[in-house]
Amino acid sequence: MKKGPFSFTLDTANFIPSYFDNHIQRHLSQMKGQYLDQEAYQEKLSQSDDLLYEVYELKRPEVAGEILHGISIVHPGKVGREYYMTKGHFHTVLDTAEIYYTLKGQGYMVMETPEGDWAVEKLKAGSVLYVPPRWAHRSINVDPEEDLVMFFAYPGNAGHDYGTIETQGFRKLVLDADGEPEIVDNPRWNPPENE
Ligand code: PAN
Ligand code: ZN
Repeated sequence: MKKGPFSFTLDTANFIPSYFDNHIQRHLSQMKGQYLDQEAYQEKLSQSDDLLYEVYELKRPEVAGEILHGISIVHPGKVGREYYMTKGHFHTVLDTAEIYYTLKGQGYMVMETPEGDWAVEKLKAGSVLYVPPRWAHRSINVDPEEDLVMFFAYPGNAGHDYGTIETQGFRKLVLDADGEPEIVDNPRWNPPENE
């Protein structure tokens, strides 16, 4: 982790930062139970444990005044009719927001709140997305060939709650319907018991 002011550059070809503290790689095997078509998931996994997405993190102390930031890259591909996507999460400190600036590619951010609101926003090169406090978020790459590359920034104390989405899923899915992305209700959405 850097001390004091610092800067880095993003090369314009692949946007990998010239400096980073952490490089996270998530493979198909780490998305167990997250895809709608479980049979297609098992079938694909039996062939190869594909790399679905990567995150280059600039680490910061985990306190409210800091801003964690980095680059996320979702590779192109599908499991059944569902596009490659991130796990998705709520922030542990629910009242923390996030900003995503799309640098390359095409996709969607699927979002929802514990209160039942949902939203799906388009991501394309040049678009800036504000994810307000309380909104869980998952990014999805709908381009058949290109990476979805985004710069993100959020408060240092936010933390990640993956468990809620792992057990209940998102209310909405984005599926490939004959070459066009379609937003559908998640038939496997598993609401919390008190709803
Ligand atoms: C991003 C995400 C990144 C990977 O930095 O962490 O896109 O997605 P998952 O964390 O859901 O695997 C972010 O939203 N941080 O809070
Ligand atoms: Zn986040």
